[in-house]
Amino acid sequence: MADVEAALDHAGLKNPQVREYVRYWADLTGAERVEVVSAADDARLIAEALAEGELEPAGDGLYYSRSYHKDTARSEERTIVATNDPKDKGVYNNWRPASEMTPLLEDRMRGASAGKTMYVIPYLMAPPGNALEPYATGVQLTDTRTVVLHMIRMSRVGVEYVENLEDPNQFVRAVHVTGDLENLGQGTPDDERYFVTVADERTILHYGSSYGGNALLGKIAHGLRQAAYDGWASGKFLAEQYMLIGIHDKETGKDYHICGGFPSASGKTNLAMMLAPDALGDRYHVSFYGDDIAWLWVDETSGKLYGMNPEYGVFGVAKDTNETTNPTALASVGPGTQAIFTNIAYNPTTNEVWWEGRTPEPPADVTGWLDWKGNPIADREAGDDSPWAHPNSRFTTTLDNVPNIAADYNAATGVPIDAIIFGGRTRDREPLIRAITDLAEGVYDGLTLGAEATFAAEGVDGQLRYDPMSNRPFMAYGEGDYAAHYLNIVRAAKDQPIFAHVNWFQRDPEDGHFLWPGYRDNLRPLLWLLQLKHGEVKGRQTPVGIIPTEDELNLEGVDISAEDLQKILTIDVDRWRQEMGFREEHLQQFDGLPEEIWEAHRRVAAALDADES
Ligand code: OXD
Ligand code: MN
Repeated sequence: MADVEAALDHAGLKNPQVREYVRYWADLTGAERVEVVSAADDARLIAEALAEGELEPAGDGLYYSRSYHKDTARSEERTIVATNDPKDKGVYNNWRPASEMTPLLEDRMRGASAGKTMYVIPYLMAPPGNALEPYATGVQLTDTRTVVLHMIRMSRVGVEYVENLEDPNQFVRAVHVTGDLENLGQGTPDDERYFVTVADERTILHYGSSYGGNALLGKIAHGLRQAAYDGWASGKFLAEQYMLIGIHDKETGKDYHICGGFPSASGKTNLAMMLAPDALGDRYHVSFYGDDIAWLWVDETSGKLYGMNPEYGVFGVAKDTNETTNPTALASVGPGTQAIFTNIAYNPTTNEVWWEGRTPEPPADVTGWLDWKGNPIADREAGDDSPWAHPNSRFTTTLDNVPNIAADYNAATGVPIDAIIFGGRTRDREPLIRAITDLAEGVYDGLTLGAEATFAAEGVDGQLRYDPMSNRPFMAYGEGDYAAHYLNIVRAAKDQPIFAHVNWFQRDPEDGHFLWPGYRDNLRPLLWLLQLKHGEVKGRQTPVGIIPTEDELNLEGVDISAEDLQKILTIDVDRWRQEMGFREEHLQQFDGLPEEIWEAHRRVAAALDADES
């Protein structure tokens, strides 16, 4: 059995509550050794992982890993929020009683780390000194070294984060036990995996995966589910699956910050890492704060809405990342960055990596190339065109590798939020941008956010897969309470942020081409939004928000036809009327939705009905 006391003493970890927690789980999981890690251990752990074959070299200071082939994505069906209060049950949180889930998970985890090292990872999900630090501290336990390496990239890791806590007990207990991946029945009726956040006990118990989305507990379970619950229970903040960017106007010297939620495959990471288009680069600089999570609160001194990215890195989807879609992401995984790639294609002879969309065609000479499962491409049968990389393959890199990282990303204060945007991939109906100045209508818009189903067969034509606030997989409590809490937090702010809905993905119904060039040009509608907020443009009021007039958008250097432009700045009233029926059904699922949200829905519906255009 592990000598827990010696390991904790060796690391200088004195917090008595943390020590007790580590002892309890070392004993229950039967781990053979215990090791407390800090970010400074990274180089040694990398060397160990390379020696054990858990990582392979992928170029100068770059690494490659492969997860078990049935363990490559988050599992929403196996993810549960448990509490002691049935009133916390929502539509999306898969609520179960804590009294049922804790013993069940303890049973699965009992003895499951026998023969393994249990790593103790004290972490902080916030810039140090941030007002929300008391909610950001955690200690992850894991029996997988590559999970430690990912946690070091994705969060601030070190013993110092759990010493000298005002309340030594105020840390999230985040337990990760991998289990026997080859015998867990993933995706079958006998699935043994469970990913549980016991939210009112601030305890996370994840069993049955070592894939990042299930195993990096600081990010996915603490940063979103646990924090959302804490934010509501304390009445202090929101934890949202939002990107966060800064826009600096070199002419006026002003800085703006925009955060926002996008359902998956709707371009959130590309937007977060966007650079200004060449034609506007002399005037504007776009900086990166985060691509996936923002915590929002009202700053006590200024009374303004503030935001920060609790993460320390990017766990990005590799597919389709290239010089056009996201050059900053490519630079952030360049030589010397210590980035880790997972489940992409790899050539162990040359140490090169590749994924679909990295270049238009895969490497012409397939010698030495292995697909994400480790099978040689050269051995494929003729006609086998399955992807070389898994569609959910990832890169993991720290924030300061991103070339346009904001100078103040690590500042304790966070940044004031000027605008909150939502945007789901939609081939018609949703214009390029529509601004919403009313708080309840903005929250209503977020609650009815969705993206078109990925496969035509998945839904009715034109019907979205709703993903409220892009938080569907991370909802921690009832949606009615969530909406009320969101309204309360934002309403308390002195300067109200402007809301907007954006859509970069409208297509021509005839030939399918995208009507808007997207990528760097997406800065243009955001600049218009900021101008609207500051009264510099007026836009055109429609039943579903204010949209830019054609001459208000700065289109210098954009290649777009007059016809396409007109289309993306027009409201298709018939389509919108149809959407309102879908929205009503969607919202009716939620118990206790504030009357303000229903009023917003009725206002928009009435305005559409009255529209003659
Ligand atoms: C996700 C992620 O799965 O950010 O949402 O990795
Ligand atoms: Mn995410």
